[in-house]
Amino acid sequence: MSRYDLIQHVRGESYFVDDLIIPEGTLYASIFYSPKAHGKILRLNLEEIKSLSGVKGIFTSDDIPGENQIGGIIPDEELLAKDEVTFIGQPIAIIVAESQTTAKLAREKIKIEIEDLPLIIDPREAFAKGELIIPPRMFSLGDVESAWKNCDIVVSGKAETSGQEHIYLETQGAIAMPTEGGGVKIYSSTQGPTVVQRTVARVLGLSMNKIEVDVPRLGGGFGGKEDQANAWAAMAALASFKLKKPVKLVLPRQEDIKVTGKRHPYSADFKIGLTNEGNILAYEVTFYQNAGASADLSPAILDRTLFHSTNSYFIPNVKATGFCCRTNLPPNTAFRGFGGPQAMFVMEAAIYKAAEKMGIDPFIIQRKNLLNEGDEFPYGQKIKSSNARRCWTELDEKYQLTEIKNKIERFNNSNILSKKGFAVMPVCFGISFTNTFMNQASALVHIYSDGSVGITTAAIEMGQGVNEKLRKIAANIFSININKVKIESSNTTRIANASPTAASSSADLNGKALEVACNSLRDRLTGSIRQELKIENNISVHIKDELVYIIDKPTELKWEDVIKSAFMKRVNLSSQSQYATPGISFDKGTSKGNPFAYYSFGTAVLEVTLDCLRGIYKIDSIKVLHDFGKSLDKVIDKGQAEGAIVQGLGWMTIEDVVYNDQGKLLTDSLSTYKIPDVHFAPENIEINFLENSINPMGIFNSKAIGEPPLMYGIGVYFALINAMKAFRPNNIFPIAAPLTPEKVLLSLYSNLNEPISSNIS
Ligand code: MTE
Ligand code: LUZ
Ligand code: MOS
Repeated sequence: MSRYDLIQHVRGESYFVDDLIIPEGTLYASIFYSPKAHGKILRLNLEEIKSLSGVKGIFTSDDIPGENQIGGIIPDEELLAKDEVTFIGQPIAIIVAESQTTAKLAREKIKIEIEDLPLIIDPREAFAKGELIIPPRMFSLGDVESAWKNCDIVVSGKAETSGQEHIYLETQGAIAMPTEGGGVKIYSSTQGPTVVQRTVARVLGLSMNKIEVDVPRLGGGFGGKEDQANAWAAMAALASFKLKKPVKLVLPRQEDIKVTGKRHPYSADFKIGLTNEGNILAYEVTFYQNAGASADLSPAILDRTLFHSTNSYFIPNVKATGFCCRTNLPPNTAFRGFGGPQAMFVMEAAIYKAAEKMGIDPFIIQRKNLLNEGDEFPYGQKIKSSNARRCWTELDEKYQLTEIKNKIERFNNSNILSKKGFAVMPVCFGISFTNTFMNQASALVHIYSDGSVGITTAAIEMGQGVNEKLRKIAANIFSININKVKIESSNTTRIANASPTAASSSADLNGKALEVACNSLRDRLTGSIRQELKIENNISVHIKDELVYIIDKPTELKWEDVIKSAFMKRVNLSSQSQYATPGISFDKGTSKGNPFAYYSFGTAVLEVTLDCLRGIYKIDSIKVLHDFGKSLDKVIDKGQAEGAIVQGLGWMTIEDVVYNDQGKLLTDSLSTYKIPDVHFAPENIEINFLENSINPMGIFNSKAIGEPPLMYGIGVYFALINAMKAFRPNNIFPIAAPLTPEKVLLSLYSNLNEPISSNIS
């Protein structure tokens, strides 16, 4: 693999927040959390621990100099609960001590008295009680009401997906230290340094220029640090600001799992109408999003759900409605796919149910309704170039879907207690932040006088390889060895007003900004060469492989010579640039516009084998044809696809977030919350690159890759049901992910007066 930081990762030499060399006298913070999901704080006794030796400070909402508010989209989230608690794990007090152990021991001695208030866990109950965080959102196209009567088949049902814990390897954390003039500098494990800066400024009542945020890299974010890094940074900053000492706050794993938000569980109702030929004429869907106790990013996530409600299909009549429901769970947040996967699951469930009723394979309906060029989405965007059909067709040609189906039928006809199943999963994912203003980025490039290059952007390296992509872009434009290029930490004093690294857009946005900066430096350098060698403007001068060429003839002049002489001539060797995606807009009033720069496409076929006696299963293979555009780095992109797929498979199958009726998380460790490992991952993952795909909206014709492949994982649900059907042909199986082996077993043996497998008789 080509990633430059791999060796230092393997050797344990990379610096994550917890590895940074800390100043002498650094204090440690531990957070006291609400033990109740909903209640009034009657009494909080902190006196007893104040006098404990080693305890340096205790801070509650009363100590906040600015606003006790961290809600970014909607101001509905206190940093530290004041009078009322709304979820288990809500921060109430910060305990700062000389050591981690002392801070934790002190925390255990805190006594709190809470008067219980009624609590809500279920989003439909929240909806029924009017607990909506924002007014309902609705997208529509055509007229569903009048379309139903033209349909030969109409099917309706319910589909549900559970949450998902991020399990980034590095837990949430921050180190804050005082700076002169009353400011604070924070090292944060965040996807969004600017959001942390803004949040800390708000909480401390300071201007943003007094807050510096630096991010070396993340040990994974997966969306979990797009917004939720803010709280920890703000708590460390508050303690540091008050005590005028460095303060470190890094969450232990189990605490992180317990108190942070996850992927949103959704419950949905759908109704789908088709012709006898399998053309989808109408689709109506209503989403109940379990937002948790405060908005966090939920409204934006709900938007992306609605944007992706029809996945990869054209449907002429659509009505999609979304409710953002407030419950007493930790606020749910961004997670790879950002509401898109939840929507696509429901669409696929609707197709599955329609196919079941029609007695045909779902893939007949899927293929028939794939997006074509010029098709319109329910939000008004018409698709300019669709590779949906190309991906499907090339996958089909390579792997022969009908052949797979026949092979599986043959297997199922000759096996009784073992059944195989398959499913096809097309994906279409819109690329851009759906909030148009967020689609901007900037870059700062220095060429040092020795010819080495230093780059800062707000792209956060969190394992997805963006730093390597940025290095390649710069090395390519300057035509220098990639080892001359270094990516600096992201820092708010070098890059201001940045969007978080999210929406799979960081290589696109930061790469484009970097391209602008590098191009202008390159132009300055060729200008300097012309001046030095007195070359006319009509004669071409360029640098190739660190050598100056004049009209395609190599000279003696090397990159280093060019830089040295430009420096002596006082040419500016630094460049700052900004990029804003052109041509996108979205009107939230009418819910119409062109929010996406382009779309990511692909199709996967998944095969599973089910042990019908025990309910356990194996994912045999996933074969994918994906549109990467012109990949910036095939190894990185393939790794992104594989990682996302396994994460999607886990969400659909074994990752089960369970809260009890008191809002307490029962699956709060890796022994009760199972994530996919190498044994669980499909034995055979084949990733194929769609040939000849160009994308002028992406940097060097590449396409975003971070999130889209996660949604191929959805196919495993329907492959499993397909296998279950082979064992219990007359059973109706639940559409509620995850489909854990436990659930498989229970539903294989429910309804036992119906026949088991047709060939047992
Ligand atoms: N890959 C790794 N290894 N670690 C991560 O945290 N986050 C994913 C994806 N791939 C993530 C990852 C998410 S949620 C997003 S939005 C994209 O990376 C963000 O990076 P990009 O914009 O550079 O694709
Ligand atoms: N974050 C965001 C995202 O603020 N807006 C988005 O559209 C988005 N999409 C995916 C992931 N994060
Ligand atoms: Mo990714 S969910 O956009 O951080």
